[in-house]
Amino acid sequence: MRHFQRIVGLAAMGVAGVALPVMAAPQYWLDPAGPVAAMQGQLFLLTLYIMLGIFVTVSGILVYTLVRFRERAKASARTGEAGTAARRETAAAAEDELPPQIEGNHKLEIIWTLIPFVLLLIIAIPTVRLSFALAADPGPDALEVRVVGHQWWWEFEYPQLGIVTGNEMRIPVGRPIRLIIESADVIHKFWVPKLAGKMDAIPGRTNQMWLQADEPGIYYGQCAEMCGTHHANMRLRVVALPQAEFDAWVANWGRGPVVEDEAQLAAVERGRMVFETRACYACHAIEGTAARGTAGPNLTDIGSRTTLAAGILENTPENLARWISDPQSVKPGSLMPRVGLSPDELRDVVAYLSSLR
Ligand code: HEC
Ligand SMILES: [Cu+2]
Repeated sequence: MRHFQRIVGLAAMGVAGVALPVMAAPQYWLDPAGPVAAMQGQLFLLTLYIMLGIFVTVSGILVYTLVRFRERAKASARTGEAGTAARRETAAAAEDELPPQIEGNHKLEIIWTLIPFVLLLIIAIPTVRLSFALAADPGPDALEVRVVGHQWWWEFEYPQLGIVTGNEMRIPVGRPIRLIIESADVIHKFWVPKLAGKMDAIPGRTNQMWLQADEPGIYYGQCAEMCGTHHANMRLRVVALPQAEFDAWVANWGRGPVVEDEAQLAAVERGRMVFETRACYACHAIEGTAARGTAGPNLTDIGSRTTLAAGILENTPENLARWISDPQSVKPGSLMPRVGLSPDELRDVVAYLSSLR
């Protein structure tokens, strides 16, 4: 009995040890932050509860049957030789005496066909209804964002606003967002657990989904389909902003550098020259400059992003310098090569990119 209690205690601790951190984690999907994730979570819980009901009932009957109808031979075992013979007899008798046979019992057959049928119906109706609700267009009021998966970063394009950004998708709170999901290379999967379930990003194909955030905040997501070396480092953030802040971001996008003084302005101008003349411009675009590359993330608002290279580094000037001077040491195998810059060029280009906010 003591063993049993200990095992139960350890099991409970194990379950709590896993469940509590999972529930507190930023990607705990049963703590929805918008209507799509909420509807999906409710359907999941409905199915889970029905399944738990079946599990408890069936295993309850099984355990009851095992205990209630087990072979009782203890009494005879104590009486030695004679007991053994008696036990053999009991066993033989038990084999002969079959329990009541129920094969072909119409009433029972109908009952245990009907019960699963009704349970499946209870699951099927909301499943079909939700599938249609999720596939439906979120309406003319929706903001459209084209999501393109790249090895190993995310591109977000707002066709209605003429904006392109990377790895951080800014959205206004309380407004449905229609997502057009595509891939530039291999199959990726867009997933922001607190806002909505997963959706594949498949090359040569367009998938659609929608989501909405009810509260301002940062919602964490990541690629959910193995896509190569840095699949695990292909993170993203959805930044849900109050309408006014979102409008400010839209208005500021592409306005160019924000500087405090003349000295900074000079550094930023030099940095822009570096960006437009060294290899950077071939792969990155910055609105209002000669840089129009598309192999890497659009850097027009890089100074306002919170992370670098799909969530691998905090966006600070030190980390920006570290990334630009040697991306391969930060994210080995990443598709950004090392571009040899002098210390001055590096400092200026960091000043320039940091000012783009
Ligand atoms: C051959 C193409 C290529 C060149 C040249 C290149 N980059 Fe990149 N860059 C990329 C790619 C691809 C990524 C995304 C890497 C990842 O996250 O896996 C990237 C990422 C970045 C990021 C992080 C962007 C983000 O959204 O987090 C910055 C900043 C950056 N590059 C700056 C530069 C600068 C400055 C130069 C010139 C010195 C440069 N890059 C040259 C392809 C390139
Ligand atoms: Cu991936």
